[in-house]
Amino acid sequence: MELAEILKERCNKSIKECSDQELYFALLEMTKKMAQQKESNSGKRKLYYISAEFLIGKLLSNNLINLGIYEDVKELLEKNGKDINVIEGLEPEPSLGNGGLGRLAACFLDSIATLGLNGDGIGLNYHYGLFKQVFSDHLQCETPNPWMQKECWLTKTDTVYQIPFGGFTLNSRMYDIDVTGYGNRTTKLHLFDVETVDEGLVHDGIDFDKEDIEKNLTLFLYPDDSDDKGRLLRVYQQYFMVSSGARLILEEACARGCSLHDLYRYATIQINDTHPTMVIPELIRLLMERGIGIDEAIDIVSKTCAYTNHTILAEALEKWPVHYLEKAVPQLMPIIYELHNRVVKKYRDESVYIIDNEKRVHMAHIDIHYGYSVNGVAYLHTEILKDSELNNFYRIYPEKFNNKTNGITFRRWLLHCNHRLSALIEELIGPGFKKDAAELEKLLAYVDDDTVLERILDVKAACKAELKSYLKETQGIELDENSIFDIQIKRLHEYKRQQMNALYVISKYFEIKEGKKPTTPITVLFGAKAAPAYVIAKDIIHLILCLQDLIDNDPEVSPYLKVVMVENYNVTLAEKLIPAADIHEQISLASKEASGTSNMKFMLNGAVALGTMDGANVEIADLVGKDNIYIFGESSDEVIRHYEKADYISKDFYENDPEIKRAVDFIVSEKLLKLGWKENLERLYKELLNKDWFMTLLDFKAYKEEKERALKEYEDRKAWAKKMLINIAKAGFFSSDRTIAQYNSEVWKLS
Ligand code: 26W
Repeated sequence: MELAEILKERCNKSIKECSDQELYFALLEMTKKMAQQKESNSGKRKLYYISAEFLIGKLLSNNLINLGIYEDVKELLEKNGKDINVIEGLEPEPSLGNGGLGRLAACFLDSIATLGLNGDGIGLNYHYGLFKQVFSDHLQCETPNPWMQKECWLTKTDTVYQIPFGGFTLNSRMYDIDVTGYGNRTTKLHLFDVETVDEGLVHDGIDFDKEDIEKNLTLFLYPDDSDDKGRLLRVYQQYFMVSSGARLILEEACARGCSLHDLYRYATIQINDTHPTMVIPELIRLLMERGIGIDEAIDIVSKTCAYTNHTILAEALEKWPVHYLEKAVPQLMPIIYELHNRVVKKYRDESVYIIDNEKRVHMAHIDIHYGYSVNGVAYLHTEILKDSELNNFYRIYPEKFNNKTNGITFRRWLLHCNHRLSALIEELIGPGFKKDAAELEKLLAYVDDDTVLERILDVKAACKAELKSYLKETQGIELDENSIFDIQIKRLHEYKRQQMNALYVISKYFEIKEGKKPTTPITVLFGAKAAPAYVIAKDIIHLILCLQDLIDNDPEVSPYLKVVMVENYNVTLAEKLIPAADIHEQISLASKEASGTSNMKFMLNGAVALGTMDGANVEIADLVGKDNIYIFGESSDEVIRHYEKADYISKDFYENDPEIKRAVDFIVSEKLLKLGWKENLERLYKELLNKDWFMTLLDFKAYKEEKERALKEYEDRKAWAKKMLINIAKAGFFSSDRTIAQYNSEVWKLS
């Protein structure tokens, strides 16, 4: 259907006469209809990717690109005096995820659709995505982040299930989002919602009655889990998601002629971290309800489910108290006890038990014992799982463990977010890289071509200028486009060490004050949300915002150094920031970042990494070689040893190094205390001095030295452009098409 026709029907106006809002809704209708007309992927065995998060981001441009009509639509709008970017600006972003894990799930759906695999996503239809971040008084405040409009990407279906909980039952309705692949195929994201949800429950920011499950179950992504009520609500959410999903899976399998005894030949379920783990006991329960004996039910489900681990941080590995499950989902407990007892009978090592002696259910242990595959998300991460974190399991089930290094969809993270670079690449090596990312290597032929190197620098300069005007317009931030853009964007967490970057800023501030000015000015950009109950993470944001204020108002320093923390970092902002980066910070404490995926996005957009040998950085370093990446810091082995021996004492580093001491002390200096809150700054200062669990001070000197080296080498523009080109050329490995093809050939075996 033509846009003009849709407009005529909707409001009887021409493109020229329509408002941008009217055009947005018409484009939405057109795109949805086109997607629905495309052929859906099919086959006997079907993959279900179950995830509590799908951080899909805005969909209009992405879908137009994948449908192959982006350029035509853009031109048509232009001819009528309209700008597609402005129109897409009106689309609310569905922030249905926290960060990497959720964005990965969205990239995977794009690749599943593109590769023509028979697979759908299953998740929850949160009415409010991750909170909207607002800065006030140099502090993060959280406000609701609605995204659903009367007309949006969701399509209401007739599928409704009754989900039983302890003492009551809720109706679950399925909504679908069509996921367009690049080319001709589509797949679906099924999002389940309670019919009785009530948005009126929200008051004072993001507070709401956490006990009114009937009305609140799908209100928020990850409600605050700092108290029992919040944690219990998560259990309700998780069960609602997996019980709805399990019913859908059984229904679809039966419709394809499956006899339930061989469910695993018709379905495979990828459990994205432990949030959907209850799908295992729930499927066993549903099979038993349908007349299958427990032994066989366990066997069938164990051949159907596979588990991906995304973290080694102990606090993120879910352990639900038995009494939560007994209250929320009592029907699952007999099954969970049975699964536990079978493990107890077989193994003497208590560390692999499902229920520990504090009566907590270890969700990951269910997945590992009763799933057929366990994977980590980068080479190093999988090695650490096998060698230490999950070693006791690896010794029992070596054949279950495998690695699937993460990937990103190049459609969104190059074609959509960086039209200039994408066009230049196409001009140089043809369009083949869009389908086969490995073709990017053809760019290496231009590594000594001065004209090409110049043009790569021009593209970067244009992206920097674009970011400058975007941030000016949307957040009132002034950037110097001639400065070096050094960017760190990710969830705020101590292990990611945004605080180390902040300490660098402080020490640079001192240097400039002392007259040591950088040759090219530096802009250090941050984007990060802190979990509402994570006190120290919020203090780190506070410190960064205070530094931003201090430096902005210091004419001696501001021409050379600028700190910017963008407000409400999300997918939309990432799409603007990543193409504009010169240097990207991947500075987690080695061993702690499972993979990272922004590192891949930056690389693809011609930025050079400053990072530790952690997560996928290890594979990036391997691919680009040591001249094209800046690596520093202690290795994962060394760090793991520090934890084992408990021999890291941050105070020693503070006391023995005057530069470190000066930077840390500045957090509670008069200058900062004038701008910020004493309580927050002192708490952070004490944390760094007395605890520093993620060893910021251990790596600080090496970090500073390597960063200085990167800044210096930036000055040789031609040599830098070469590094950019090599990073782009070597990024092909990180296409999620490659990752998904590997999941399929080694785990799912769909065709
Ligand atoms: C217990 C609740 C909970 C929920 C979500 C804890 C932690 C999370 C994170 C948001 C999980 C996450 O995003 N992990 C990230 O997953 C990415 C995709 O595999 C990896 O690239 C990142 O390294 C990892 O931190």
